[in-house]
Amino acid sequence: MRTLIRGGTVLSTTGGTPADVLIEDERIVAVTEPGVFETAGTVLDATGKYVLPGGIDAHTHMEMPFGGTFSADTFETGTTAAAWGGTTTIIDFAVQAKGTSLVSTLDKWHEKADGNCAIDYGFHMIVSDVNDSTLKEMETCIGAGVTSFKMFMAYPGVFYSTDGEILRAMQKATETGSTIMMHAENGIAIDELVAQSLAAGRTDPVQHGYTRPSDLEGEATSRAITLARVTGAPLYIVHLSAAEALSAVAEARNEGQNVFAETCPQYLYLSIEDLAKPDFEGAKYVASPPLREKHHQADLWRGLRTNDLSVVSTDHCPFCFKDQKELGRGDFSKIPNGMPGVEHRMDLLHQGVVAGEISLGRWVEACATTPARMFGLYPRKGVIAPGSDADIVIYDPVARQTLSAETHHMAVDYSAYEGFELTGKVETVLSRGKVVVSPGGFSGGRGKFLSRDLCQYLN
Ligand code: DUC
Ligand code: ZN
Ligand code: ZN
Ligand code: ZN
Repeated sequence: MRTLIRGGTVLSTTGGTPADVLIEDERIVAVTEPGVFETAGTVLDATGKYVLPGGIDAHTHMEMPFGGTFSADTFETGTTAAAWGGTTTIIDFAVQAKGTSLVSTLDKWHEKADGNCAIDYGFHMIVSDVNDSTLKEMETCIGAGVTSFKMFMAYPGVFYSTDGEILRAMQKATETGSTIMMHAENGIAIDELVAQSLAAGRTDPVQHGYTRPSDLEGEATSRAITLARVTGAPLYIVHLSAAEALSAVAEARNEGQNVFAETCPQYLYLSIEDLAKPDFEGAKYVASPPLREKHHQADLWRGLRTNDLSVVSTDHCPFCFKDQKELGRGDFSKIPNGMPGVEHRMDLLHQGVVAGEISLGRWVEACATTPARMFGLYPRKGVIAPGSDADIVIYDPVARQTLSAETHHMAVDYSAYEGFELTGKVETVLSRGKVVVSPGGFSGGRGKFLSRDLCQYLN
């Protein structure tokens, strides 16, 4: 089956060019000057639109167990919402519970996801129990296409690893060429601040922010970078939210260390003022690291321009306001940590283009091309070029939309961006050559598991 996308502006990391894209079955076969091919089985008119590589959200949590509940999107609902927003690949996190093996964890996550995803997907592995057999199993994971391992300096007693455990996992990462992803917050100090806050009767959602100061993200980020330098491991800092952490990353990169970082739309657009909303409303914005004071936002945009922040992911981890966030009424530490966002990453970052914060090329790079290379999917994903999968978004750069829980497709009862007015909107989305979203609606996907290579950026 042949599909021709005609008349649009094809985007890459260097900006846009008028071009037509010819697709045969699941792959792109040609990118030509406009008008070279007249017809095909299906012709999609992209006049006045951008034609860009499908987004890659390298950080999502579908059906994730947390504090006795599960994030509200299943792989089916979450990947469908992602597709609506122009994301054609997610990389989700399999979560090792202490006392269980990585291999059984991976099996469990395949059971949840396989056959249920609207778009293609891969996994990272969360390592929460470092021991001889887990370290050995990291090799098995890599062989199974899971080439990145997340660890936590936060959440003592749950996911937390000591510096010694991190060091050992990093040594294994160095040996295998795999990547350590780090949740960098000083959890030991934070837990003390949380206990003090609760003991003093300060229980509202905003205390989540006050007890996790940005300095403790900066400190943990520096410590993770030091451990990575000592061991030689590639390091990727997840959900970076604070100027202090960004400085540490910039310094390490300046010295040539294999250190990379992502930020998320919530840190670019929302702030601790949202966490401070009255009537428990702030619970909607509880995620870790917490939303910061507004002044961090300008630093994060600058980091996106300088490539000290090279990826934008969502950390999509939705919990319903009514029946899940409620678990923490009267004790902010029991509010499930996470926010919805997988559907609106491309749109929210496009606002950065509209506002002159980043270029069109940077938009594509941070949302698609770099995550593909960072996580071993390039050039199959992340680029519009002959031979690549036909994961393509036709995007209307001038259409207007207002974000709302009433119209979004995520299985969660609120939007963190309720009422945000945006310029730009997804029109059509192809996943491996199949139209999954069009002006006619969602037409079903057939997402496949992606076995990933190692990071493609290492010095
Ligand atoms: N970290 C994440 O990356 N996601 C959800 C919760 C957390 O702490
Ligand atoms: Zn985290
Ligand atoms: Zn996360
Ligand atoms: Zn619910």
